[in-house]
Amino acid sequence: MQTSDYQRLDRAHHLHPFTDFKALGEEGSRIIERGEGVYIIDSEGNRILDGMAGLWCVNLGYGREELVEAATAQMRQLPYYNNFFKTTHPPAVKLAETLCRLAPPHINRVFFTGSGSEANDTVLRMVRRYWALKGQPEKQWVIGRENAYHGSTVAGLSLGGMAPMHEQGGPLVPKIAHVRQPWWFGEGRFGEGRSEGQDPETFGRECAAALEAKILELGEENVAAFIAEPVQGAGGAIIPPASYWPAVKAVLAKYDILLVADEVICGFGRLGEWFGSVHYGLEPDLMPIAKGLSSGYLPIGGVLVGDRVADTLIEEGGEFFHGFTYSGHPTCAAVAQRNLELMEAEGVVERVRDDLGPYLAQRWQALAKHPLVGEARSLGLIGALELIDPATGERFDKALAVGNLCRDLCFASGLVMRSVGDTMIISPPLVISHAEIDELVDKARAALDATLARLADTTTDQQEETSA
Ligand code: PXG
Repeated sequence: MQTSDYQRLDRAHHLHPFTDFKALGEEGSRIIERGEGVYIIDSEGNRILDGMAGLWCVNLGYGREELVEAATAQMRQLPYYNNFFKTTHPPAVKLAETLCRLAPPHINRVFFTGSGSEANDTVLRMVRRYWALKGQPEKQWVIGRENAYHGSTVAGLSLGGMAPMHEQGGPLVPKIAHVRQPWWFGEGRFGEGRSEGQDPETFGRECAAALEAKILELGEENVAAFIAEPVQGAGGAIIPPASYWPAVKAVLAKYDILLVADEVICGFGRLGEWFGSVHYGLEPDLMPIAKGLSSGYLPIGGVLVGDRVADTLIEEGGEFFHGFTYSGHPTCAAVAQRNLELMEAEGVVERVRDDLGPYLAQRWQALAKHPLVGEARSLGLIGALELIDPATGERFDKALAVGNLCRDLCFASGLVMRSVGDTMIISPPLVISHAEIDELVDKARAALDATLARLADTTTDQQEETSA
């Protein structure tokens, strides 16, 4: 089949996630056929550096035979069995042990799911159940953050704070509130109506104060948990100011509210530690995980459960009426286990912390001098560029969709870099080399140049139209 055949059939039968079906049908999708290391190859033979590791998940890169072999061996042995009705199987047992060994010391239990969204559904049920068992059933409110992404199931969508999603999925799950995100560039520096012109650390403390205000508004006796990513991924690689997490931790401790650190993106080395929570010294009660757990080779997720919640669920809970057909799926678990073994054996996490993260940071910072870039930030192997209008130093008119233009030009020049509004983001495989980081940064710079040139053309065209 040719590219056009795939596109025709895709248009006829396939509804894509997070997609304007009609617009994509008119445009035609890009067909990705193969992957090798940090590259994907499309049906036209273009070799594209995957600066997003698939969808924040292919941490060991493409084409790892060891993972293929782990899947094949397990499928021959026992492709599927469940963990219901007092049964289990070796892959689930081993993976649970490995995860709890890698997790911080107070975390010793895991509940498996098939995805990050299911993990967050599990979280919601667990925190409410926990407080009910503790004799405080009124503690039901969960506070999340604006612009956060926690999944696409109804609970994931409700815990998340993406306004366009909320407009489509309602009514949402009751008793979930949202507070502002610690996005200094977007909301501290430029204000968007709030706290304009603050320095990052004051802004970080103000975001934590907003959480405290929300707790008091809802009544501390009614608030079960706060959910947040250590670094917000899909929201735009939002690395909070240093003041943010210590202040948030203090607020949660003051009112005895559980912390859920969504590690779906930050977990498994992205920030240079096994978990993003470790980087920030958080001690979360629950950590939803997915994506990098299997390097995306097979779908698997879970919730790492701290002793405080686990002990209560175990000692006082009786049966927990919750679970999925694919909770701890043996083939997925075997691949995840092998993935974690390879990461340990190859020192992937330490390499991100000590070598690749600092190297990317240094190369990435050079892009801050580009006229289109208002801020370049990175931590470990996650990074963002904030685009600004060089003429004014302010944000572009949203209607210009400059971020999307830059993303399309990136793709055309052989790099996957995502746009979230006018924030460009990268999250490459954790096995990327220095030379490949150089290539990524060079291609990003070329795309910024091309974006600038395209904007200049548009402005000239408009001026000519006006004068004609
Ligand atoms: N939590 C976080 C922090 C995520 O990033 C999920 C939960 C849900 O995981 P599943 O496995 O159910 O997709 C995610 C997923 C994007 C994008 O556009 C990000 C995700 C998913 C789809 C698109 O950046 N993250």
